[in-house]
Amino acid sequence: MKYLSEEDVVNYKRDGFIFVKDLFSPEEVQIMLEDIENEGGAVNHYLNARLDGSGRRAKISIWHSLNNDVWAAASTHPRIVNNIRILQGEDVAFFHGKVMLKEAQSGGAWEWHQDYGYWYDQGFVFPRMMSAFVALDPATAENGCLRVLKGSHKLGRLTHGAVGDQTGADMERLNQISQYFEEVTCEMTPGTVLFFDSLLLHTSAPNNSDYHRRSFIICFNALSNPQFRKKKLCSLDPCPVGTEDSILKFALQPEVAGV
Ligand SMILES: O=C(O)CCC(=O)C(=O)O
Repeated sequence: MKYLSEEDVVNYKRDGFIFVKDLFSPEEVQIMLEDIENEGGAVNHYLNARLDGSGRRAKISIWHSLNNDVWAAASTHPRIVNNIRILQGEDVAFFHGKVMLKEAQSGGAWEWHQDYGYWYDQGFVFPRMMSAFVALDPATAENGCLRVLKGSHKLGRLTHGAVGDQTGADMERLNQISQYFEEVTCEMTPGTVLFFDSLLLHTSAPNNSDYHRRSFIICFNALSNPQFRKKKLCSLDPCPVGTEDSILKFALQPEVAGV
C-alpha cells in the first residue's frame, strides 16, 4: 500500500501537486496499455480530438461513468481513491476518466489552463476538485510531458477563453504572473502518479519525438461540492473503492494474448 503521509499532505497543499512513484506496477500499466491497443476497447470507443492553438490534434478519450473495464478498476483502485480522499480531506465522487493519447510525431499540445477553468463553466460551486495523472509511457520533456507552475493553485481561478478547441488561461495575465512561480517539468516513469489540484496551472507541448506519451487522468469532485448545471453531470455518490488486485483481473488470458 502506498498511502500519503501528513507531511505529503502539507507539501501538496503548499505546491498544488505531489508525485507518487510506482503507484501502479509494470503489470498493471501493461494491462492498461493493452486496452488502449484493443480496437474494440473503451479508449477507441470514446476517442475524440481537440485542436490546440496551432491546429494540431490532441487526442483524448473521455467518459463520465464507471463501467466494467480496466479504467474503472484503476479509477476505483484503493491506491487512487484513498490517496485522493487523504489529499482532498473528505470523501469524493468520481467525475470522469480520460486517456490522453499524445502519439509519436503527431500529438498536439495542451494549452496553459487550470482544470477548474473548464469545470467552473460546468457549474461546480467550489474548486474542491482534483485529478490523478497516471503515466503509462515514460513522460519526458522530449515527448511533451506535463509542466506545472508550482504553487499556482493559490492564485484562485483565472479567466479562461477558447484556444483552438481547448479552454486556455488568459495568456496576458499568465505572462505577467509566471515569473512568481517555479515551472516544474513533470518527467515520469510508467506507473508513477501525479496528484494535482484543480487550480494548478499546467500545460504540455506537442510530441515531436518518436515515442508515444500516453496517460490516464482520473478526476474527482469533493462530496461537499454541489454542481448547479446539468452539463457533464458528476455523480453525488461516494466513489466506490475496489480491491488491490482489481486491475490484474483484466489481464488478457494467454490464449487471447496469442501467447
Ligand atoms: O495530457 C496532457 O498533456 C495535458 C492534459 C490536461 O492538461 C488536462 O487534461 O487537463
